[in-house]
Amino acid sequence: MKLVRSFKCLDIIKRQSIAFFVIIGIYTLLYAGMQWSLSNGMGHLYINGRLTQLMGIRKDKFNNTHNIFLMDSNMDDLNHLVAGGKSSEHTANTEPCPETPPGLVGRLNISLPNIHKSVTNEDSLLRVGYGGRYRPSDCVAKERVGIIIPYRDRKEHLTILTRHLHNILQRQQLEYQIFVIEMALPTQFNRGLLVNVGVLFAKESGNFSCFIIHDVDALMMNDRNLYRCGSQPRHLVTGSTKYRSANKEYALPYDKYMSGVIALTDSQYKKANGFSNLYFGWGGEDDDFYIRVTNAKMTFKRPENDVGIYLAIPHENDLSNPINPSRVDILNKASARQSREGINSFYENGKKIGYKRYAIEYRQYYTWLLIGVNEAAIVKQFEE
Ligand code: UDH
Ligand code: NGS
Repeated sequence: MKLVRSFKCLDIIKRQSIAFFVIIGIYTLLYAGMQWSLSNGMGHLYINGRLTQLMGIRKDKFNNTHNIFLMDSNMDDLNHLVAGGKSSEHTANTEPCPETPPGLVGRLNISLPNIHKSVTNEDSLLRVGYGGRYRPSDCVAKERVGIIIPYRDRKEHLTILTRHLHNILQRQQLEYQIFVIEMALPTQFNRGLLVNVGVLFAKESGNFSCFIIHDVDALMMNDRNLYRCGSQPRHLVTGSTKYRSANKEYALPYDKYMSGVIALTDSQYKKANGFSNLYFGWGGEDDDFYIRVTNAKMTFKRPENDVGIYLAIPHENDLSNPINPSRVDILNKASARQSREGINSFYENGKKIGYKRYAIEYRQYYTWLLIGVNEAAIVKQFEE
Protein backbone atom coordinates (compact mmCIF):
# COMPACT_ATOMS: atom_id res chain seq x y z
CA MET A 1 0.00 0.00 0.00
CA LYS A 2 2.78 2.33 1.05
CA LEU A 3 4.57 1.62 -2.23
CA VAL A 4 1.43 2.38 -4.31
CA ARG A 5 0.91 5.65 -2.39
CA SER A 6 4.47 6.79 -2.96
CA PHE A 7 4.14 5.96 -6.69
CA LYS A 8 0.97 8.09 -6.83
CA CYS A 9 2.81 10.82 -5.02
CA LEU A 10 5.67 10.67 -7.51
CA ASP A 11 3.15 10.81 -10.36
CA ILE A 12 1.56 13.99 -8.97
CA ILE A 13 4.99 15.60 -8.49
CA LYS A 14 5.91 14.65 -12.07
CA ARG A 15 2.72 16.14 -13.48
CA GLN A 16 3.11 19.30 -11.42
CA SER A 17 6.70 19.67 -12.58
CA ILE A 18 5.67 19.30 -16.23
CA ALA A 19 2.91 21.90 -15.74
CA PHE A 20 5.41 24.19 -14.03
CA PHE A 21 7.92 23.97 -16.87
CA VAL A 22 5.20 24.43 -19.51
CA ILE A 23 4.05 27.65 -17.76
CA ILE A 24 7.64 28.92 -17.47
CA GLY A 25 8.14 28.13 -21.17
CA ILE A 26 5.03 30.05 -22.21
CA TYR A 27 6.07 33.06 -20.10
CA THR A 28 9.56 33.01 -21.59
CA LEU A 29 8.15 32.87 -25.12
CA LEU A 30 5.70 35.72 -24.39
CA TYR A 31 8.43 37.84 -22.79
CA ALA A 32 10.85 37.25 -25.68
CA GLY A 33 8.06 38.10 -28.14
CA MET A 34 7.30 41.30 -26.30
CA GLN A 35 10.96 42.36 -26.25
CA TRP A 36 11.26 41.53 -29.93
CA SER A 37 8.21 43.58 -30.83
CA LEU A 38 9.48 46.56 -28.84
CA SER A 39 12.85 46.48 -30.50
CA ASN A 40 11.04 46.36 -33.83
CA GLY A 41 9.27 49.64 -33.58
CA MET A 42 6.17 48.92 -31.53
CA GLY A 43 5.35 51.65 -29.05
CA HIS A 44 4.42 51.26 -25.39
CA LEU A 45 1.19 52.71 -24.21
CA TYR A 46 0.94 53.27 -20.50
CA ILE A 47 -2.45 53.97 -19.03
CA ASN A 48 -3.20 54.81 -15.47
CA GLY A 49 -5.08 52.34 -13.30
CA ARG A 50 -8.37 51.56 -14.83
CA LEU A 51 -7.75 49.34 -17.84
CA THR A 52 -6.28 46.39 -15.97
CA GLN A 53 -8.74 43.94 -17.45
CA LEU A 54 -7.04 44.21 -20.84
CA MET A 55 -4.43 41.73 -21.99
CA GLY A 56 -0.75 42.63 -22.14
CA ILE A 57 -0.81 44.97 -19.19
CA ARG A 58 1.72 44.93 -16.41
CA LYS A 59 1.99 47.17 -13.41
CA ASP A 60 4.86 49.61 -13.49
CA LYS A 61 6.90 49.31 -10.28
CA PHE A 62 8.01 52.91 -10.27
CA ASN A 63 5.16 55.21 -11.03
CA ASN A 64 2.12 53.09 -10.44
CA THR A 65 0.96 53.13 -14.04
CA HIS A 66 0.10 50.22 -16.29
CA ASN A 67 1.87 49.47 -19.53
CA ILE A 68 -0.03 48.29 -22.55
CA PHE A 69 1.87 47.19 -25.59
CA LEU A 70 0.25 48.24 -28.82
CA MET A 71 1.29 49.10 -32.35
CA ASP A 72 2.65 52.62 -32.62
CA SER A 73 0.52 53.46 -35.63
CA ASN A 74 -2.73 52.48 -34.00
CA MET A 75 -3.65 55.89 -32.57
CA ASP A 76 -7.37 55.43 -33.14
CA ASP A 77 -7.34 52.39 -30.87
CA LEU A 78 -5.28 54.23 -28.27
CA ASN A 79 -7.65 57.18 -28.29
CA HIS A 80 -10.58 54.85 -27.98
CA LEU A 81 -8.97 53.18 -24.96
CA VAL A 82 -8.33 56.39 -23.11
CA ALA A 83 -11.61 58.02 -24.07
CA GLY A 84 -13.99 58.02 -21.17
CA GLY A 85 -12.82 59.05 -17.75
CA LYS A 86 -13.85 62.24 -16.11
CA SER A 87 -12.96 64.61 -18.90
CA SER A 88 -15.21 63.07 -21.48
CA GLU A 89 -18.37 62.72 -19.46
CA HIS A 90 -21.00 64.16 -21.70
CA THR A 91 -22.73 67.25 -20.64
CA ALA A 92 -26.42 67.76 -21.24
CA ASN A 93 -25.76 71.48 -21.59
CA THR A 94 -24.95 72.35 -25.19
CA GLU A 95 -24.77 76.11 -24.51
CA PRO A 96 -21.42 77.65 -25.50
CA CYS A 97 -19.30 78.84 -22.58
CA PRO A 98 -19.40 82.64 -22.15
CA GLU A 99 -16.87 84.87 -23.93
CA THR A 100 -15.44 85.92 -20.55
CA PRO A 101 -15.25 83.02 -18.09
CA PRO A 102 -17.07 84.08 -14.90
CA GLY A 103 -14.61 82.65 -12.35
CA LEU A 104 -11.48 84.58 -13.33
CA VAL A 105 -9.66 86.47 -10.58
CA GLY A 106 -7.02 88.39 -12.56
CA ARG A 107 -3.59 88.72 -10.95
CA LEU A 108 -2.56 85.42 -9.30
CA ASN A 109 -0.94 85.16 -5.94
CA ILE A 110 1.86 82.72 -6.78
CA SER A 111 5.37 82.96 -5.47
CA LEU A 112 8.51 80.84 -5.52
CA PRO A 113 9.05 80.11 -1.82
CA ASN A 114 5.67 78.42 -1.60
CA ILE A 115 5.26 77.46 -5.20
CA HIS A 116 3.70 73.97 -4.94
CA LYS A 117 1.04 75.12 -2.55
CA SER A 118 0.31 78.34 -4.38
CA VAL A 119 -0.32 76.65 -7.76
CA THR A 120 -2.24 73.57 -6.55
CA ASN A 121 -5.98 73.28 -6.46
CA GLU A 122 -6.82 69.71 -5.43
CA ASP A 123 -10.40 69.92 -6.75
CA SER A 124 -9.18 70.81 -10.23
CA LEU A 125 -6.81 67.81 -10.18
CA LEU A 126 -9.70 65.48 -9.34
CA ARG A 127 -11.50 66.62 -12.48
CA VAL A 128 -8.62 65.71 -14.85
CA GLY A 129 -9.11 62.67 -17.11
CA TYR A 130 -6.47 60.17 -18.26
CA GLY A 131 -3.58 61.74 -20.11
CA GLY A 132 -4.33 65.20 -18.68
CA ARG A 133 -7.62 65.80 -20.49
CA TYR A 134 -10.44 68.01 -19.40
CA ARG A 135 -13.73 69.29 -20.78
CA PRO A 136 -16.12 71.64 -18.93
CA SER A 137 -19.27 69.91 -17.74
CA ASP A 138 -21.63 72.89 -17.80
CA CYS A 139 -21.02 74.43 -21.24
CA VAL A 140 -19.29 73.82 -24.56
CA ALA A 141 -15.73 75.23 -24.50
CA LYS A 142 -14.85 78.10 -26.84
CA GLU A 143 -11.60 76.35 -27.73
CA ARG A 144 -10.17 72.81 -27.77
CA VAL A 145 -6.58 73.35 -26.82
CA GLY A 146 -3.58 71.05 -27.19
CA ILE A 147 -0.82 72.20 -24.82
CA ILE A 148 2.58 71.09 -26.14
CA ILE A 149 5.50 71.06 -23.68
CA PRO A 150 9.00 70.29 -25.08
CA TYR A 151 10.70 68.51 -22.23
CA ARG A 152 13.72 66.80 -20.73
CA ASP A 153 14.81 66.30 -17.15
CA ARG A 154 12.81 69.06 -15.44
CA LYS A 155 10.55 66.89 -13.31
CA GLU A 156 10.03 69.44 -10.59
CA HIS A 157 9.06 72.14 -13.12
CA LEU A 158 6.68 69.77 -14.87
CA THR A 159 4.85 68.92 -11.66
CA ILE A 160 4.44 72.60 -10.84
CA LEU A 161 3.39 73.65 -14.36
CA THR A 162 0.84 70.87 -14.87
CA ARG A 163 -0.83 71.58 -11.52
CA HIS A 164 -0.95 75.27 -12.33
CA LEU A 165 -2.36 74.70 -15.81
CA HIS A 166 -5.10 72.33 -14.63
CA ASN A 167 -6.21 74.90 -12.10
CA ILE A 168 -6.23 77.90 -14.44
CA LEU A 169 -7.36 76.29 -17.70
CA GLN A 170 -10.42 74.82 -15.99
CA ARG A 171 -11.20 78.27 -14.66
CA GLN A 172 -10.86 79.53 -18.23
CA GLN A 173 -13.52 76.95 -19.24
CA LEU A 174 -11.33 75.38 -21.91
CA GLU A 175 -11.41 71.88 -23.27
CA TYR A 176 -7.76 70.78 -23.27
CA GLN A 177 -5.15 68.05 -23.17
CA ILE A 178 -1.54 68.45 -21.99
CA PHE A 179 1.17 66.75 -24.09
CA VAL A 180 4.73 66.41 -22.83
CA ILE A 181 7.19 65.56 -25.60
CA GLU A 182 10.55 64.26 -24.46
CA MET A 183 13.67 63.51 -26.48
CA ALA A 184 15.63 60.47 -25.36
CA LEU A 185 19.31 60.82 -24.52
CA PRO A 186 22.03 61.01 -25.75
CA THR A 187 20.81 63.36 -28.52
CA GLN A 188 21.23 67.06 -27.77
CA PHE A 189 17.99 68.79 -26.90
CA ASN A 190 16.05 70.17 -29.87
CA ARG A 191 13.10 72.31 -28.85
CA GLY A 192 11.80 73.05 -32.36
CA LEU A 193 11.77 69.43 -33.44
CA LEU A 194 10.00 68.38 -30.24
CA VAL A 195 7.30 70.98 -30.80
CA ASN A 196 6.74 69.79 -34.40
CA VAL A 197 6.45 66.18 -33.24
CA GLY A 198 4.15 67.28 -30.43
CA VAL A 199 1.78 69.07 -32.80
CA LEU A 200 1.65 66.05 -35.13
CA PHE A 201 1.02 63.73 -32.20
CA ALA A 202 -1.68 65.96 -30.72
CA LYS A 203 -3.42 66.06 -34.11
CA GLU A 204 -3.58 62.27 -34.09
CA SER A 205 -4.91 62.29 -30.54
CA GLY A 206 -7.76 64.78 -30.83
CA ASN A 207 -9.45 67.50 -32.78
CA PHE A 208 -7.77 70.63 -31.42
CA SER A 209 -8.72 74.13 -32.54
CA CYS A 210 -5.60 75.68 -31.00
CA PHE A 211 -2.08 74.65 -30.00
CA ILE A 212 -0.23 76.31 -27.14
CA ILE A 213 3.53 75.76 -27.24
CA HIS A 214 4.61 76.05 -23.61
CA ASP A 215 8.01 76.15 -21.89
CA VAL A 216 8.03 74.01 -18.78
CA ASP A 217 9.31 76.77 -16.51
CA ALA A 218 6.80 79.52 -17.43
CA LEU A 219 3.91 80.12 -15.02
CA MET A 220 1.19 82.56 -16.00
CA MET A 221 0.54 85.17 -13.33
CA ASN A 222 -2.80 86.51 -14.52
CA ASP A 223 -5.69 84.17 -15.33
CA ARG A 224 -7.17 86.72 -17.76
CA ASN A 225 -4.40 85.60 -20.11
CA LEU A 226 -6.80 83.31 -21.96
CA TYR A 227 -5.18 80.29 -23.61
CA ARG A 228 -7.01 80.75 -26.88
CA CYS A 229 -5.93 81.33 -30.48
CA GLY A 230 -6.67 84.38 -32.58
CA SER A 231 -6.90 85.40 -36.21
CA GLN A 232 -3.09 85.81 -36.00
CA PRO A 233 -0.53 83.77 -34.05
CA ARG A 234 -0.24 84.95 -30.45
CA HIS A 235 2.72 85.45 -28.13
CA LEU A 236 1.18 85.17 -24.70
CA VAL A 237 4.14 86.65 -22.82
CA THR A 238 4.38 90.41 -22.37
CA GLY A 239 6.95 90.14 -19.62
CA SER A 240 8.70 87.52 -17.50
CA THR A 241 10.57 87.60 -14.21
CA LYS A 242 13.39 85.92 -16.15
CA TYR A 243 14.24 89.29 -17.72
CA ARG A 244 13.59 91.36 -14.61
CA SER A 245 15.73 94.49 -14.27
CA ALA A 246 16.12 97.24 -11.69
CA ASN A 247 13.38 99.33 -13.28
CA LYS A 248 11.12 96.61 -14.73
CA GLU A 249 9.67 93.69 -12.78
CA TYR A 250 8.47 91.84 -15.92
CA ALA A 251 10.29 92.29 -19.22
CA LEU A 252 11.22 90.73 -22.56
CA PRO A 253 14.81 90.47 -23.84
CA TYR A 254 13.99 92.16 -27.18
CA ASP A 255 10.87 93.18 -29.07
CA LYS A 256 10.96 90.37 -31.64
CA TYR A 257 11.37 87.74 -28.91
CA MET A 258 8.54 85.22 -29.38
CA SER A 259 9.38 82.41 -27.02
CA GLY A 260 8.07 80.97 -23.78
CA VAL A 261 4.39 80.56 -24.60
CA ILE A 262 2.78 80.95 -28.05
CA ALA A 263 -0.64 80.06 -29.45
CA LEU A 264 -1.35 79.06 -33.06
CA THR A 265 -4.14 77.31 -34.91
CA ASP A 266 -3.26 74.30 -37.00
CA SER A 267 -3.55 76.34 -40.18
CA GLN A 268 -1.30 79.13 -38.85
CA TYR A 269 1.25 76.53 -37.78
CA LYS A 270 1.13 74.86 -41.19
CA LYS A 271 1.44 78.17 -43.05
CA ALA A 272 4.76 78.78 -41.27
CA ASN A 273 5.70 75.12 -41.88
CA GLY A 274 6.21 74.76 -38.13
CA PHE A 275 9.60 75.06 -36.48
CA SER A 276 12.91 74.20 -38.08
CA ASN A 277 14.23 70.80 -36.93
CA LEU A 278 17.87 71.74 -37.31
CA TYR A 279 18.60 73.51 -34.02
CA PHE A 280 20.27 70.96 -31.77
CA GLY A 281 21.33 72.57 -28.51
CA TRP A 282 20.40 75.98 -27.13
CA GLY A 283 19.32 79.05 -29.10
CA GLY A 284 17.96 80.29 -32.37
CA GLU A 285 14.93 78.07 -33.04
CA ASP A 286 12.52 80.69 -31.69
CA ASP A 287 14.05 83.50 -33.79
CA ASP A 288 13.84 81.19 -36.81
CA PHE A 289 10.14 80.62 -36.09
CA TYR A 290 9.57 84.37 -35.90
CA ILE A 291 11.07 84.69 -39.41
CA ARG A 292 8.87 81.86 -40.68
CA VAL A 293 5.70 83.44 -39.28
CA THR A 294 6.61 86.81 -40.78
CA ASN A 295 7.47 85.25 -44.18
CA ALA A 296 4.06 83.56 -44.14
CA LYS A 297 2.54 87.06 -43.89
CA MET A 298 1.38 86.67 -40.33
CA THR A 299 2.23 88.68 -37.21
CA PHE A 300 2.38 87.79 -33.53
CA LYS A 301 -0.12 89.53 -31.28
CA ARG A 302 0.31 89.92 -27.53
CA PRO A 303 -2.26 90.40 -24.75
CA GLU A 304 -2.40 93.55 -22.63
CA ASN A 305 0.88 94.34 -20.85
CA ASP A 306 -0.38 93.58 -17.35
CA VAL A 307 -2.08 90.35 -18.52
CA GLY A 308 0.79 88.48 -20.20
CA ILE A 309 3.07 88.36 -17.19
CA TYR A 310 4.92 85.18 -16.22
CA LEU A 311 6.88 83.83 -13.31
CA ALA A 312 9.95 81.96 -14.58
CA ILE A 313 11.14 79.12 -12.35
CA PRO A 314 14.90 79.57 -12.00
CA HIS A 315 17.15 76.65 -12.96
CA GLU A 316 20.70 75.67 -13.76
CA ASN A 317 21.85 75.37 -17.38
CA ASP A 318 20.87 72.02 -18.88
CA LEU A 319 23.82 69.70 -19.55
CA SER A 320 22.32 68.18 -22.70
CA ASN A 321 21.34 71.56 -24.13
CA PRO A 322 24.67 73.37 -24.63
CA ILE A 323 24.76 76.62 -26.61
CA ASN A 324 24.65 75.70 -30.30
CA PRO A 325 27.70 77.26 -31.99
CA SER A 326 26.06 76.92 -35.45
CA ARG A 327 22.82 78.64 -34.53
CA VAL A 328 23.54 81.95 -36.26
CA ASP A 329 24.62 80.21 -39.49
CA ILE A 330 21.43 78.13 -39.51
CA LEU A 331 19.38 81.22 -38.72
CA ASN A 332 20.90 83.12 -41.64
CA LYS A 333 19.38 80.56 -44.01
CA ALA A 334 16.01 80.41 -42.28
CA SER A 335 13.99 81.87 -45.17
CA ALA A 336 15.69 79.78 -47.86
CA ARG A 337 14.89 76.54 -45.98
CA GLN A 338 11.42 77.33 -44.77
CA SER A 339 9.32 75.59 -47.43
CA ARG A 340 11.21 72.30 -47.49
CA GLU A 341 12.17 71.85 -43.85
CA GLY A 342 9.81 72.02 -40.90
CA ILE A 343 6.66 70.18 -39.93
CA ASN A 344 6.46 68.82 -43.48
CA SER A 345 9.83 67.04 -43.05
CA PHE A 346 8.45 64.10 -41.18
CA TYR A 347 6.41 62.36 -43.79
CA GLU A 348 7.63 60.54 -46.86
CA ASN A 349 5.05 58.55 -48.80
CA GLY A 350 2.78 58.69 -45.75
CA LYS A 351 5.51 57.25 -43.47
CA LYS A 352 7.01 58.94 -40.43
CA ILE A 353 10.70 59.63 -40.85
CA GLY A 354 13.43 61.32 -38.81
CA TYR A 355 12.36 60.14 -35.36
CA LYS A 356 11.04 57.08 -33.58
CA ARG A 357 8.35 56.87 -30.99
CA TYR A 358 9.75 54.96 -28.05
CA ALA A 359 6.90 55.26 -25.60
CA ILE A 360 3.50 56.78 -25.05
CA GLU A 361 2.20 57.04 -21.52
CA TYR A 362 -1.19 58.32 -20.48
CA ARG A 363 -0.16 59.67 -17.10
CA GLN A 364 -2.48 61.08 -14.50
CA TYR A 365 -1.96 64.74 -15.42
CA TYR A 366 -0.54 64.65 -18.95
CA THR A 367 0.13 62.52 -21.99
CA TRP A 368 3.82 61.70 -22.38
CA LEU A 369 5.58 60.87 -25.63
CA LEU A 370 9.21 59.80 -25.65
CA ILE A 371 10.99 59.99 -28.99
CA GLY A 372 14.39 59.00 -30.29
CA VAL A 373 16.11 61.21 -32.87
CA ASN A 374 19.18 60.61 -34.96
CA GLU A 375 20.84 64.03 -35.11
CA ALA A 376 23.30 63.13 -37.88
CA ALA A 377 20.48 61.79 -40.09
CA ILE A 378 18.31 64.89 -39.59
CA VAL A 379 21.17 67.28 -40.34
CA LYS A 380 22.33 65.23 -43.35
CA GLN A 381 18.82 65.24 -44.80
CA PHE A 382 18.99 69.02 -45.16
CA GLU A 383 22.62 69.61 -45.97
CA GLU A 384 22.99 72.21 -48.69
N1 UDH B 1 13.88 72.19 -21.98
C1 UDH B 1 13.85 71.08 -21.16
N2 UDH B 1 14.99 70.47 -20.82
C2 UDH B 1 16.20 70.89 -21.25
C3 UDH B 1 16.25 72.04 -22.09
C4 UDH B 1 15.09 72.67 -22.41
O1 UDH B 1 12.77 70.64 -20.73
O2 UDH B 1 17.22 70.27 -20.92
C5 UDH B 1 12.62 72.79 -22.45
C6 UDH B 1 11.80 73.43 -21.34
O3 UDH B 1 10.45 73.38 -21.69
C7 UDH B 1 12.35 74.84 -21.37
C8 UDH B 1 12.42 75.07 -22.88
O4 UDH B 1 12.85 73.82 -23.38
O5 UDH B 1 11.50 75.72 -20.72
C9 UDH B 1 13.36 76.17 -23.29
O6 UDH B 1 14.64 75.88 -22.82
P1 UDH B 1 15.80 76.97 -22.78
O7 UDH B 1 16.98 76.33 -22.14
O8 UDH B 1 15.99 77.57 -24.12
O9 UDH B 1 15.21 78.12 -21.97
P2 UDH B 1 15.21 78.29 -20.45
O10 UDH B 1 14.43 79.52 -20.20
O11 UDH B 1 16.78 78.50 -20.06
O12 UDH B 1 14.71 77.09 -19.73
C10 UDH B 1 17.57 79.49 -20.58
C11 UDH B 1 18.98 79.29 -20.04
C12 UDH B 1 19.95 78.98 -21.11
C13 UDH B 1 21.17 79.85 -21.00
C14 UDH B 1 21.99 79.80 -22.26
C15 UDH B 1 22.76 81.08 -22.55
N3 UDH B 1 22.11 82.30 -22.27
C1 NGS C 1 18.62 84.95 -28.23
C2 NGS C 1 18.51 83.54 -28.76
C3 NGS C 1 17.13 83.00 -28.53
C4 NGS C 1 16.79 83.08 -27.03
C5 NGS C 1 16.95 84.51 -26.58
C6 NGS C 1 16.68 84.68 -25.12
O1 NGS C 1 19.92 85.42 -28.39
O2 NGS C 1 17.05 81.66 -28.97
O3 NGS C 1 18.27 84.95 -26.85
O4 NGS C 1 17.53 83.85 -24.40
N1 NGS C 1 18.82 83.56 -30.20
C7 NGS C 1 19.97 83.12 -30.71
O5 NGS C 1 20.85 82.65 -30.03
C8 NGS C 1 20.16 83.24 -32.20
S1 NGS C 1 17.50 83.80 -22.82
O6 NGS C 1 17.81 85.16 -22.39
O7 NGS C 1 16.17 83.43 -22.41
O8 NGS C 1 18.52 82.86 -22.39
O9 NGS C 1 15.47 82.65 -26.78
